[in-house]
Amino acid sequence: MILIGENINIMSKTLGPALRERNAAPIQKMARAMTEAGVDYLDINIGPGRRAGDEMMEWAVKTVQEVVDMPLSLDCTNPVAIEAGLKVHKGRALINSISLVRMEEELPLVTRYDADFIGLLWGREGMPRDADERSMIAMELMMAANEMGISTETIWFDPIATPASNVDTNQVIPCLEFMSILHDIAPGGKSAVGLSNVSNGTPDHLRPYLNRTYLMMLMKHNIHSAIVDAFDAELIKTARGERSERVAMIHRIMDGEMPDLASLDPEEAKYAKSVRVVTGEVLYSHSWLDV
Ligand code: THG
Repeated sequence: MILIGENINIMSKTLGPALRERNAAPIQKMARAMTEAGVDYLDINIGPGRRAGDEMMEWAVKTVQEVVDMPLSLDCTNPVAIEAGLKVHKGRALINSISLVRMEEELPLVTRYDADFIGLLWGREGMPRDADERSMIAMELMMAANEMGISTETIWFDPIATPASNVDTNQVIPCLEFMSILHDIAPGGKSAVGLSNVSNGTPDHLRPYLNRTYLMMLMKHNIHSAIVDAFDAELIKTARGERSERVAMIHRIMDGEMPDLASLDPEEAKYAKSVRVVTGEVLYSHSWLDV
């Protein structure tokens, strides 16, 4: 599995100002630490990048690749900023992301710079509501790319995870369902899922349980890549195959076999309890691990 570290982002309290002030030291220190933590790509998330996003992205790509030999995921909604990053990027970059909304401008960048891209399953009317809508969007995106000579292998489909704490809009089950049929819809297509999205709005010390549980659930459908907190060592071990018994337990729960919680190790019980919270089948509350 390919892990994309999410920590270099404009929303960060320390790195946001460093990106804006072009202060290289904190960014380079973070890039080194993430690389040592064992991720495969570094996401460079500069937000909407409306004002001088191109200058910021160019600077960030150069600054990071000056100290680490890593491919980058260029995360910005402004195609001008993405192109500025692609121009100076060394190796094969990942464009994060292209959706139906701006694909006419963005797909040409894929061929021009020989990049991979995350195909964000965001529809013309906003967030898709089920797996069928995700499939329709995926097919439209794939056909547009294929027509331009871009192979399906280049596309990393992102079903867009939603926060578990936002029970009204929970889309985890449709995302999992989409993942289970991706290979029929888009043979050779890859996948990318932002794990931290599911734990948005939950207490910091509990976020890893939701993120790791969601990762294990996605592993049932052989996810190709995940966007992760590079410093969640337990999550990285899980992705690298070191927690196979726990993963097998999560997959059994997904198949309807709930273990007797009282018989489980307390740590394992936390993951078992998190499955139905991630999906929204058990309503989220900050105390879900205590009940
Ligand atoms: N899919 C794709 N791209 C994405 C996402 C996705 N990019 C953005 C996001 N989701 C993934 N990146 C982050 C980055 C930070 C956080 C979550 C997801 C995060 N940060 C902490 C917070 O906000 O509390 C801490 C911020 C800090 O100080 O660093 O949660 O789904 N294709």
